[in-house]
Amino acid sequence: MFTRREVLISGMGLAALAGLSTGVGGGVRASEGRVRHEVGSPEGKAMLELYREAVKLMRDEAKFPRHDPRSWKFQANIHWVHPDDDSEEALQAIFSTTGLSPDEAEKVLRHRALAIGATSRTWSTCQHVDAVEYYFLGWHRLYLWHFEQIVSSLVGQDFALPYWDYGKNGSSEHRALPIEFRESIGGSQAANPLWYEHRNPEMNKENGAGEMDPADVSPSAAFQSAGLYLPDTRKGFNSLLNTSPHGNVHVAIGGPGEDPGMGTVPTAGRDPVFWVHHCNIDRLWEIWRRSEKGKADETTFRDEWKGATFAFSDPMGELSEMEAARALDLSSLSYDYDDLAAVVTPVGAAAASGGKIIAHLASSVPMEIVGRGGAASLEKSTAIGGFDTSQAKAASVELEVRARGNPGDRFDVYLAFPKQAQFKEKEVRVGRFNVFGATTKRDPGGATFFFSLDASNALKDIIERGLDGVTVRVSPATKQTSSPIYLDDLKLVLN
Ligand SMILES: [Cu+2]
Repeated sequence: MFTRREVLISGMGLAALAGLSTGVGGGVRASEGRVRHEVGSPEGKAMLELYREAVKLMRDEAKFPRHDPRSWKFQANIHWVHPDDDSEEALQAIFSTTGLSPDEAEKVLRHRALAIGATSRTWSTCQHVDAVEYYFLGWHRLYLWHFEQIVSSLVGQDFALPYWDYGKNGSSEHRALPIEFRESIGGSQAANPLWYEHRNPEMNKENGAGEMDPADVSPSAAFQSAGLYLPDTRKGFNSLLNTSPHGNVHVAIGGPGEDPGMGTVPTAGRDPVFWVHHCNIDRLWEIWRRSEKGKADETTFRDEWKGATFAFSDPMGELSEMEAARALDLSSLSYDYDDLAAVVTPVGAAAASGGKIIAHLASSVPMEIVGRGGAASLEKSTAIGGFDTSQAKAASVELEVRARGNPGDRFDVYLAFPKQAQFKEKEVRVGRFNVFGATTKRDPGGATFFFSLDASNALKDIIERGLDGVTVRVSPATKQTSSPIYLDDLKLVLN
């Protein structure tokens, strides 16, 4: 689709554009049939080069001052306001009108209204707030779309966001950050607009970079779901995809310290990799929507869902309001994906609701997991007495987890077995969860998360071993955790 020559020409166009003192004009370019490609494909790589130039431009505060809705940090603040900008003092600096002409001052105040106005607010609207995150997928789709329009306008030609398919072929190379986001330019990573300082240092190396775990990137639990939203919300596609791969990938890329970049909601939008990650989440949703289950369940929530309206910025930096309903009609948004092949999930895995609770590990005293200077873990043993496991077809571990801050890691749940000479495996990993979003839910007692992890494989082991008791172990996945999580409830459920 793109020849090398076309890419070079677009680069020249940008150089000319960079000479302009204000904005870009021209409004939205025709966007019929824009196709989003995978980052490693020739088309995706060509788009990454356009993206790189756009990020550089949006970060240039001489061309796009902080009050401009097209500036990099304003766009990130739409997702959630960064802690650096979350004070009256910061707002006064960003939207200062001192020394401006009346026209300029009027524009700055319009931009302020677009950021935090009572009826046109765009900042901190990413919908990672309530327990269900009802508009998680819909809001991010519209956010991405507006961002894509802005980039398209900035680069002066049609631009389609590329997506990072970290699950591609199940191969490890795709689980490393795409090289464009960590390569040096002229000998310096910092000179690369797609590089970002606040990442997990292992993932951010130019050579020999770390890879995410298959458990971080797996959408299989989500695709086994019976519906987008279910009465038990933790089992709906929306929530399951939010956990994996969405939140796991965020936390895996996030860095240490006060500003973990991708690791928390208020800091995530400043990392350029945010957009290609969310583009993949959007693609996975579209695969679901076109599946038989997806088509069937959309009729059940559609009317109630589509009434909401969200505010964004258009390519001119003006208010653009859009109804959620638009997110359910890709043709109205004029884009598509190059690959929407069905996601294949393991056969016979748990998708059922209900079931018999055979082990309930809730304690009246919350079980706290925090690791400092090493991986701390929590173990709880439980008996399976009184239940004929041989009758069970599926199993799940269901958790209620609370967090007040950012623990800086994902957590793995294992079922561990008593030592038996004939079995090599001492434990089976049931799944992985994260509390990405803990810092935005802002409940005084801590944000609550619900998880349901498929334990059918572990169940097979229990049956084969003829066990009448197991130990559940919860442990930080890789890094040191810096803030505790509390396990308020943990159940082993058989279906
Ligand atoms: Cu996200």
